[in-house]
Amino acid sequence: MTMRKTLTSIVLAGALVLGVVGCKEGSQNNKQSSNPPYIQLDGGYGATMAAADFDGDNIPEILHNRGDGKVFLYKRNNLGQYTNQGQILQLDGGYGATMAAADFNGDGKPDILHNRGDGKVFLYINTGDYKFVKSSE
Ligand SMILES: [Ca+2]
Ligand SMILES: [Ca+2]
Repeated sequence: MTMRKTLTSIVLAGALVLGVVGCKEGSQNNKQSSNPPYIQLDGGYGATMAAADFDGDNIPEILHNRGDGKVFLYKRNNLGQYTNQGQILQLDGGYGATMAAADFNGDGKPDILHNRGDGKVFLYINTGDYKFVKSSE
C-alpha cells in the first residue's frame, strides 16, 4: 500500500514537472512568434526570394517572387524599412520554383538565376536600373 502510494506520488510529480516544462516551452514559442518579422511580404504558394545589392549603393535589395512569377523589388529606406518598389520582372511560375542572385557574368552587377520548378534553370542578366534580360546561353 505504501509502495503504491509512493509510486503514485512519483508519477504525479513527474506529470507535474512535464506540465510545467511544457507550459514553459509553450510560452517561449509564443514569445518567439510575437517577434515582428524582418520584412512582411505578400504570402503565396511557391513564393521565393533573393537578396543582393542590385543598384550598387552597398545596401542589399530584396527580390520577391510571390509564387506567380511576378517579381517585386523591395528597397530599404533611410529608416531601415523595406518598401515595395513595384514589379520588375515576370518569370515563369511553377511549383517548386526558386530564385538566387549572384554576378554570373562578372560585370559587378548581380544577376538572377531562376529554377522554374521543373529543373530548367534560366539566367537573367542585370542590365542596370533594375532591368534584367533572359540569357540565351
Ligand atoms: Ca542597393
Ligand atoms: Ca552580372
